[in-house]
Amino acid sequence: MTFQFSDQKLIPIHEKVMAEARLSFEDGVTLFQSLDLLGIGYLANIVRERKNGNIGYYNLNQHIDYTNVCILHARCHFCAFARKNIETEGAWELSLEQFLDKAMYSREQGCTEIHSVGGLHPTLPFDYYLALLRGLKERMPQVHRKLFTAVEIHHLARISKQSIKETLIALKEAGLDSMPGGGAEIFAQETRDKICPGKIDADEWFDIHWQAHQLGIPSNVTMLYGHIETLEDRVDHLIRIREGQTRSGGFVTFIPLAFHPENTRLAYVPSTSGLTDLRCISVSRLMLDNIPHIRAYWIMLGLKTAQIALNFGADDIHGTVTEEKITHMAGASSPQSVSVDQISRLIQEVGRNPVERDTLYNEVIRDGNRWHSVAA
Ligand code: V47
Repeated sequence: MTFQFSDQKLIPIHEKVMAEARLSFEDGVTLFQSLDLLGIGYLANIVRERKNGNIGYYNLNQHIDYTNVCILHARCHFCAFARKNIETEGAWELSLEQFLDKAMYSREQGCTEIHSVGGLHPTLPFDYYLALLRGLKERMPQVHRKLFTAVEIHHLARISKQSIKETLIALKEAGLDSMPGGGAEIFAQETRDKICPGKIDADEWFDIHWQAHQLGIPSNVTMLYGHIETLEDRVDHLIRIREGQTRSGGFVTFIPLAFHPENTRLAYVPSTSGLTDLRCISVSRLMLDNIPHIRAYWIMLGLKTAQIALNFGADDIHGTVTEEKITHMAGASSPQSVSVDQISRLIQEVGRNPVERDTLYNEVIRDGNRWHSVAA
C-alpha cells in the first residue's frame, strides 16, 4: 500500500528522498510550511531507518553546569540561566571540589558521559577549566568528557591569550574528548543580532568546530527554534550545518532545541507546539543528509513528544541527565532525570530497539558495574 500525502507538494520531495537526492532550500521551506505532519514524518522515518535502522539510542549521562555567571547575561534574550555576578540571586560557581564531588555521582551510577557547560565567567582563570578536565580524567578516566560550547572556547581563548587552536590543544591535553553543540542558536545574522547581539557569529562558531574536528575532537550541533526566527532562518541554519559537515565531517548529532520562554526577555513568545516540535525533528532529518544522528532532547520536548519523535526522524532520545538547569530555569515541566527503565520503556513502546550508546554512538555493554563500548 502506498502512503497517501494530504499535501501534494510533498510528492516531489518523496521522489528525492527515495532517490537519496539532496533537498534544496525551497524543499526545506515547503516542509516547514506543510500541514501534512504525517506525510513529513513518513518521509523523515524513511531516512531515519535507512541511517539507523530500528535503533532508539539513549545514554547514561550527567549534566553539570559549573557556573551561570556570564558576561553576556544581559545580551542573550532567550536565556533564563545567566546571572550578572555571584552576588546576584540564583547565581552559582562551583569550586573544583564541588564540581568533582557532583561528578562522583556519575561514577556511582555507571554514567558514561559528563556534559558540562557554563556562562562566560568574568574572572575564573583558564587553569580552572583545565583542572575540571584533569580532575575528571584522574578520578573517572573511562567517563567521556563533553565540555564547553564554541562560545565558551572563544571566551577561553580570549582569557588565556591564545589562539583557538592553542586553546583546543591545551583542553584536549587536559582531557577534553568532545564538545557539545550549544551556542549555535540561530545562525541567520539579522535574527541572531536580535536574540543574542555580541555573541560569536556563524562563521566564528563553525570555525571553532572546524578546528576542533581537525584536532580529532568531535562535536554536536544545535538549533534554538520557536522564538522570533522565520522558517527561512531555520532552513538556512540547517543548510549551513550541512555545508559545515562537508567541510569538517566531525558533527555527530544534531539537536533541535525548543525555546522555553519563561523568565526570559522573550517571555511574550508562546511555547512551541507539538506540531512545531515534531516538524523540526522531521525536517532536520530530511535536510541534514550528512549528519548521522538526530536527537529528540526530552528535557526540552518533554518525554511524551520525545517518544513520538522516534517515529518522526529522531533515532536518539538523549540520556538520564541527573540534573538540568538551562531549560528548567526557563520553565520546563519535564523531570530533572529519568531512569534507564523509563527510557527503555518509552523506546520499546514505539516499536524501537533500545540501545545504550556512549557519546560517539558505540554500543555500551554492561557486566555488573563494569562496562565497555563496541561499534553498534
Ligand atoms: O546554546 C538557552 C539553549 C543551549 C534556552 O551537544 C535554551 O549534547 C531553550 O546546547 N529555552 C545549551 N533553549 C544547551 C545545549 C545542549 C543541550 C543538551 C545536549 C547538548 C549536546 C547540547 O541551550 C544554548 C541555547 O541554545 N537555551 N536558553 C531556553 N530558554
